[in-house]
Amino acid sequence: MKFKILPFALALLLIINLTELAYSDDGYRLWQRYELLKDPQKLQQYRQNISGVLIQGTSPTLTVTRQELDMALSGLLGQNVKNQSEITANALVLGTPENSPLIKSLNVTSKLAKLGTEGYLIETVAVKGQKATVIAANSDVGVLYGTFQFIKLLQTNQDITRLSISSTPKIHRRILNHWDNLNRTVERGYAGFSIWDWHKLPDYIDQRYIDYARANASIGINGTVLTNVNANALILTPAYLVKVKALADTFRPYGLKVYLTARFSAPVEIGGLKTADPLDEQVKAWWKNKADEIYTYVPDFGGFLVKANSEGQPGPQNYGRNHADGANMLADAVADKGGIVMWRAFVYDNKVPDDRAKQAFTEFKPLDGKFRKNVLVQVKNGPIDFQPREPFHPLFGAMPQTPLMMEFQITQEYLGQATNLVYQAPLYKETLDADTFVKGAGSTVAKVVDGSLHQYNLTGMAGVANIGNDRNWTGHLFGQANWYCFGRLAWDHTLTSEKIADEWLRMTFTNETAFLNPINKMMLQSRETLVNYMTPLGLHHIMGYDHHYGPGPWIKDKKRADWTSVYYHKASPEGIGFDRTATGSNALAQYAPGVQKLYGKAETCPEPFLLWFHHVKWDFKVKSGRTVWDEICHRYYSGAAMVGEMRKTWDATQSYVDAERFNHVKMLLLIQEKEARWWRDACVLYFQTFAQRPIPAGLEKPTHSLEYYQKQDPKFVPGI
Ligand code: BDP
Repeated sequence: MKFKILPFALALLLIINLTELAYSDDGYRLWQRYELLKDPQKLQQYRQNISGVLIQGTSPTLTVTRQELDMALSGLLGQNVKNQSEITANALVLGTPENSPLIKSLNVTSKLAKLGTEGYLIETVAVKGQKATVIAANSDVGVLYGTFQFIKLLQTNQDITRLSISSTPKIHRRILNHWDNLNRTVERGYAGFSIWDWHKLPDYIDQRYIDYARANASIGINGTVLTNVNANALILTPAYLVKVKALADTFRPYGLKVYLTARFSAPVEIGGLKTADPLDEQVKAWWKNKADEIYTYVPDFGGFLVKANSEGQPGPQNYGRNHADGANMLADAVADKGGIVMWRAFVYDNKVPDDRAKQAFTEFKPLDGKFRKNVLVQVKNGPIDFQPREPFHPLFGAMPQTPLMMEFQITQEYLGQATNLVYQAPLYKETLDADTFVKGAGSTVAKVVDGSLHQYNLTGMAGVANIGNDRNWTGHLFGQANWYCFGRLAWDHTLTSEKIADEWLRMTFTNETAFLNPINKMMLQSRETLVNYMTPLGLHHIMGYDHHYGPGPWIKDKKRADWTSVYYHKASPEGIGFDRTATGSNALAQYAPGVQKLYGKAETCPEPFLLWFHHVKWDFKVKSGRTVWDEICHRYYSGAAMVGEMRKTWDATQSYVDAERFNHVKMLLLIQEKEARWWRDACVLYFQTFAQRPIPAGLEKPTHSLEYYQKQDPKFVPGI
């Protein structure tokens, strides 16, 4: 027998080993991996302090809360934690005062009163003489949010023996915008096709939908616009509404509301009317009926997102009406059911204006105060279009009587798409922390958006999703960090980029500081690095035409001047940059005097925005003492060099990351380095044709000629 057992045991060991080796992580589990914790002391502490789970209440939300806890605790602690109905020492007690007599009996009511419907508290307390950890909220979804926070404490190695945490979101509507088409292509989506499988809906509920809702709930995202802003009216027909209902039913327990994009011409396209004029009685009635119909499918339908009179989309101006007329008509249709309208301010005239950056302000500012109470005007972070760096949009602060919703782009349309590692929290924070000066210093964009500056009744933040059907959801594994940080900042914009990256890294990879420190630093620098190799010193909109991939500073002579690059950089033998001061387009005048003062003079303008606001001579001296030409060169070169450093940093982490994810990032960083050099060489050679000056000594020569770069014509770039 002995002889037989030995080879058997050896074979078994070998199999186990091989499985371990072959075991790989494709990134599907996002930051919710729930693997056995490695730190033995913490593990012991957690096991001791979580003896059982006591949830009183049976709503769908509390049911998924229990499921999530079961999954998380069994994974992280490596043992099943029993669900119990009686209090015992070290129990985890969850609920609301309404559904849990135990929570009601605790002295937390006054604390809860301050937390609103979605906030939560987590406290170590005595319950009937027993030490317990309580997760309490005013609503079931608040309990779910608190539970995810508690799970995060474990995932990130925090002490849980004496907890006293409370949190409440600073912004009401925290919404993902999917630019997903009904044929499953995704506009500016770089992670495969749409996750919504319209063909198989409503009968087939992909596990992804549930995991998507879990991920969103874990970061507090409470809404999702399922469809592209370049809308298709078919989504509003019964054949699709039944599918929308299936998704809404799946998301509801997770506190995730569904919204749809409304094509303004839908009354004509699917309603058989002759007009979509928002002041026409028949049109109003059509939308009211349509809204009522949607609510029969989705009783908690969130409302509409609308792109109108922009880039060829129909809108009220087609009928001589304005944006408020259009928005109010739709707002009236959903008002009685509690719906809202998010009306986008991303508009620019068909007649190319002197400066596209001014258009939205010009159209919307006069309409301040003219919108219904349930309308939010959704404004992109900057006045052009999600560039690697833009100043904040001048509408922020300029519409005190109209709630303005922030629109960030999570998908990396202009940030190297899905091949570049760019952590966007610093970009979002830069906009949120920018000072509008409208009510004196300290009137930050964040205070406009969270409603505290102008006492908005409704507040919101939207993020254009980077999610697709790739196994890892976002194409680039580090794209997950952008989904994550968007949700975290929408909940609490005071969090630092570093803290958010730390959370995400710990949950996604490991709690080892030897991994965390260098990779966190790399993430924090990644956006500035990209700005340097793409658009340093305030340059913008110089990417490849249409697909927006790769450099294209030479783009000119297109259908519209403001779709070209030369319109934006204005390089000439004399100098470079867009004069947006009084001697130029005067877009600067759209900002408050404090901002005008800050950016008004080239000599004192903060360098990140120098060429955004000013046209300067090639020999203009910047802070480093270099001429602007030399500085541009240095920035392009240092940006590209930094990607080389990123590669080294990543390579040094091999022992902390499983092979599949390690190689995934490694290969993408190699692509990123090639692309950074491509940007560098193409832009430096192109601008040199105007500057007529040598590339500064010590910087290597570009690999190819300018003609070579101009001939690059990438085909089938994803996302268009
Ligand atoms: C631009 C995109 C375009 C979008 C548009 C928008 O290039 O595909 O439709 O914004 O936001 O960034 O509506």
